[in-house]
Amino acid sequence: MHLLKDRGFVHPLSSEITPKATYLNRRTLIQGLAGAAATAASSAWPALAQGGRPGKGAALAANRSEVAGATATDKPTSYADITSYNNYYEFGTDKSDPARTAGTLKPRPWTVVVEGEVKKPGTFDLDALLKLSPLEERLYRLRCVEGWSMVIPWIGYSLAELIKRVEPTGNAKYVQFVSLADKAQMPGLSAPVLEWPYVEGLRMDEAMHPLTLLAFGLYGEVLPNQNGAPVRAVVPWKYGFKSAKSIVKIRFVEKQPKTSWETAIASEYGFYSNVNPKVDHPRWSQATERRIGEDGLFAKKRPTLMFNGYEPQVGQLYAGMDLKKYY
Ligand SMILES: Nc1nc2c(c(=O)[nH]1)N[C@H]1C(S)=C(S)[C@@H](COP(=O)(O)O)O[C@H]1N2
Ligand SMILES: [Mo]
Repeated sequence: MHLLKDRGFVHPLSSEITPKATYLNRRTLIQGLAGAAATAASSAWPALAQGGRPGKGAALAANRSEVAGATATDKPTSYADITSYNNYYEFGTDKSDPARTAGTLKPRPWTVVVEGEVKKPGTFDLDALLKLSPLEERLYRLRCVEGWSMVIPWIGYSLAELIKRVEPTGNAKYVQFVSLADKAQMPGLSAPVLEWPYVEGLRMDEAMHPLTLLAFGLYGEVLPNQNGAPVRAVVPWKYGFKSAKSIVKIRFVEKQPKTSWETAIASEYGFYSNVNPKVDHPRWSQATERRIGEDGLFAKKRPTLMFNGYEPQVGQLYAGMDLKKYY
């Protein structure tokens, strides 16, 4: 694994990512019975129409979203892959760590503090958040900065619904997300991998965009711990690390907020981090991607799409911006 001394851990080079076969072997050791049922669930969309549920989580009912761009036509990645190949460094830096170690996360009771430049700050209980707006099922592509992608049937609603409720002031120019940082629940926090808590941020118009999702579930169930239970952001046109997991605080601020990855290594991870095949990561190309689940011996790499394929919906947000400078 590639490590930069004194700066902690950085995303591995694409060539260093554990090959699928290796992690599959590791995974079968830990996965047990869930596997067979889970694989079957990937064959159809939406998951809810199938009757059965792939995992062991509580059911979360939702209607298919009507937001433009919210229903990708790609084949959904299997539940087994989505829940066993994760980046959640609070639970370890190996892709297989979170599924194995995130059982210690307690997603209930849970509250999210909303503060800063809003007229109606407050503390939202998880159940209050779940009732704030009708839940929708959305099929989004997720493109990790490391060069792989998945297609995930999320359940949630536009973050804009919550934002409108708390009435941002004229000074609210950015939103910062703060993830849980509790050593008692998160074994990875004892490693100086990133500065904890994990923080991320969006410009206000990005946060208000209807595609920006506050997610509570996937595949018809509440979020598994390893995917960021009980509530996370999903920003489908940005690299996966912008989508903060297990959010405990949402802060509205005037200045561009700190993000954990920028703090760790600003030359590689910018604030915007829009998926862009023409702007390479300093250590590798971003022109293509490996779709998890397709990586057999003859599987072709897929071309990465501008804004992860969401350009018709979000391109206008960046009109006139130099995307090489604001990477
Ligand atoms: N708090 C927190 N959020 C996080 C991460 C993390 O390490 N900690 N990893 C990010 C990265 S790099 C990716 S690709 C996605 C992965 O989400 P998934 O495991 O649900 O696919 O979560 C993002 N959110
Ligand atoms: Mo990622």
